[in-house]
Amino acid sequence: MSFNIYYLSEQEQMDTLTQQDPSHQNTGWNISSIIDLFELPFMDLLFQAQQIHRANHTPNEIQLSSLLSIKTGGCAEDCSYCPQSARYNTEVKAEKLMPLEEVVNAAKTARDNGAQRFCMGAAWRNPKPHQLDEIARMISAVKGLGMETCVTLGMLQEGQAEQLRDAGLDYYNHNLDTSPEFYGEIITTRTYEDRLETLERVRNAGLNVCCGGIVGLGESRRERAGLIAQLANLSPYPESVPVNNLVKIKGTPLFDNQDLDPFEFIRTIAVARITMPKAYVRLSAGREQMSDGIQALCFLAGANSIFYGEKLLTSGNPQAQADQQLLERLNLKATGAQNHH
Ligand code: SAM
Ligand code: DTB
Ligand code: SF4
Repeated sequence: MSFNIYYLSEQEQMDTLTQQDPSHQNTGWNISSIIDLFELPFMDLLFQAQQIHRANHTPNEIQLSSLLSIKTGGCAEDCSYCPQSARYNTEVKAEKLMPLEEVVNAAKTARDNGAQRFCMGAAWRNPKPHQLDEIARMISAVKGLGMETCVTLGMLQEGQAEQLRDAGLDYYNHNLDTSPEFYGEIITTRTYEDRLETLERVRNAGLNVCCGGIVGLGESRRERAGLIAQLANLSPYPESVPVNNLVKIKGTPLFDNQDLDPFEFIRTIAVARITMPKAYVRLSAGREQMSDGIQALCFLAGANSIFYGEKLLTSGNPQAQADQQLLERLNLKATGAQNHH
């Protein structure tokens, strides 16, 4: 049995940009070759994605990350999908930063349920210095439990990524969300360039980059391809790529959006896998609204990570037990698990 590696076309090779990192090379994908992938017959696309997956990852393994909202609601930004923006009248109420002890207890529970990584999210435009000091204490405490750590706090200023790294941070999550062309339809209070600047700070501090986006915002296929092109052409591309399916929350401007065809969501996962072979591609928000069959196809398309635990930040996620059963039914194992459920 042999698996074929997908080689770049001559055109793509000519277009290849810098190749800085031997494991996460910038592969110089252009938008039209990414659209070509989207347009492949579904089975051909999934076959190719699964081949690339197997050439780069242990098959049948899924990485488990648990999320906790440590500072909920009241956010100054206007991201039109988000229930935490102060501008929209949603059921989410603004809260203060969670006390350290509560955070540590939640992390312990997540660890005991089998999560490998603990991701803490704050509804901030950017963290202030005194807030970052408190976050640094949380990171050190969670790291001390033997878990990998991730935070998502909005934009970072000079030196802040280094402070987080020194506290024991493994990953910083900051999404590009959509293509540069469509971005202005979704968020007006911070620019695409602002996001790239934060990502650069995170990368330069030596942290792992967790960066992905959302589909189902009303973007076109070309714009989905534009998001993937942006991500794949970060040099090096992110270690972790969350692909979120819009969770439609009452009170947000996108509440009445039409649902994306689930097969188009799966295609997006497959294209992320092919263009960023070594990244962990995370089947992220929107899993609660997906059938087991669709999730299994996402795994076949190369998703090898999920958010695990009954809550995302403010909205629901499948019960941990239901996910354990799903993994078991598909003979999937949790990455890094000591003893499997
Ligand atoms: N406030 C920080 C920021 O935006 O940089 C961090 C937290 S923010 C909630 C993290 C990501 O969650 C967003 O970039 C977006 O991709 C995702 N997200 C938020 N609301 C969502 C929704 N309703 N459906 C799907 N994904 C969502
Ligand atoms: C990411 O890409 N998705 C997560 C995490 N990073 C922080 C957040 C999903 C949020 C879904 C809506 C909510 O629960 O508020
Ligand atoms: Fe604020 Fe983040 Fe929500 Fe945007 S996505 S409104 S920045 S919490």
